[in-house]
Amino acid sequence: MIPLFILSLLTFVLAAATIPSSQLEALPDIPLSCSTPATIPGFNRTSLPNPFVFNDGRPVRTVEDWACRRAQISALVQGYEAGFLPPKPSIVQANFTQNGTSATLGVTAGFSNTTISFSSRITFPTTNAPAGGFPLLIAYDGLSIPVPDGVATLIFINDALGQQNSLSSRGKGLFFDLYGANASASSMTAWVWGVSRIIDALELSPHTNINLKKLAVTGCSRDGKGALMAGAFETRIALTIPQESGSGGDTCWRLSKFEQDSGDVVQQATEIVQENVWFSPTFDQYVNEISVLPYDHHMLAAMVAPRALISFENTDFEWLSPLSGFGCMTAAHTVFQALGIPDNHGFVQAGNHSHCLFPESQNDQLFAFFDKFLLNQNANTSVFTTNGLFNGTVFDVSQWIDWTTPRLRRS
Ligand code: MCU
Repeated sequence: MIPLFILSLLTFVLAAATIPSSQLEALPDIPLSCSTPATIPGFNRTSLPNPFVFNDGRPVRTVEDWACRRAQISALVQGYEAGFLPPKPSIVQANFTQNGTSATLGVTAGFSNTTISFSSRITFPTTNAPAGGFPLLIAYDGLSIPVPDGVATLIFINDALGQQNSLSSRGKGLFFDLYGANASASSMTAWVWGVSRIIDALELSPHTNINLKKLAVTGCSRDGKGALMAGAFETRIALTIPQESGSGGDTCWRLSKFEQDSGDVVQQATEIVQENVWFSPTFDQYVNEISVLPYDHHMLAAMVAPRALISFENTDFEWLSPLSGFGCMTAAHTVFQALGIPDNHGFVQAGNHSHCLFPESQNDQLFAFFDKFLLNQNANTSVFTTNGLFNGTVFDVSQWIDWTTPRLRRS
């Protein structure tokens, strides 16, 4: 007869192995043996890099492997294009004051010799808070998507952390006052850091009535690029909603180059580094040879997994690189599939609306993501659509995606 404790251990192990991965909420810790170099000299690949092989070519087979692979991608994105994202500094203080449905969250962060301070306005729903508090949507520089009832909003003045007027904004903003004007971080990286400090400050403020397990982030256009970065790097964010982020957002550098080479006028890496400071100065040396990047933005987006991501794109604007958005998110989707959570990743690409003007016809698709990931409701988030208007250029999957999608299980 099998002793009871072995039987219960066996049951536990079997149960753990058969837990549906749709319940995968967080990745396991990164093993100490996981090596995360910032660059891979000699890498060269025209098609999209395979998310399911480690830097050294070994296959990614398990959820634990993916935790390490994700850490490798994070280091590469910082090493090539984002610059260094500093960890939480030694000082983070919060000052939360509320008056009715309106509140202000002050953040002071830094070191004993220098600190910086910034504040954000929070608006609460008029309804009673659910157990655990209200979900909160962090919106870069104002709201450009509809927000369902019951969700609080915080307007993040991202430009205060890192300016984004033109190349003259390099090294300007509160983040750079703290880390130096020569910090390798781009403005988008400065914003990620700011979002993380906002979340730290919320954690330090026990009476906010905000549910820190139900945080979302959004932004449009340049701020959509930023929102995707925040969702990729900040794992305390449950739902990431980039809107019309275009090149440098939910598009891939390689695909935007292909689109441009096919005759469309899209924004590609060579242009973007001349336009603004969204990327680290380090990126300048790679924009003319995109194939040396050992990652592309399908892997940046995949850093969000297993958390939820839905991105919206607009085919009316060639500049946004529509084929690239579709192809890149198709590639990112394979990671969500591999983790058994394809419905945690949505993509909606349409036209007939102005830039950053969210069409009402997409409300259901957006609200399904709010319902499921922020409001604890059942909703169908199997949403992956495009109108396919790529100006005559065709996205040929076999040309860009040469991997088969594994099924990653817990080891
Ligand atoms: C789509 O986001 C950007 C785009 O990358 C820039 O080239 C353009 O100048 O501005 C867009 C934007 O932020 O519009 C509000």
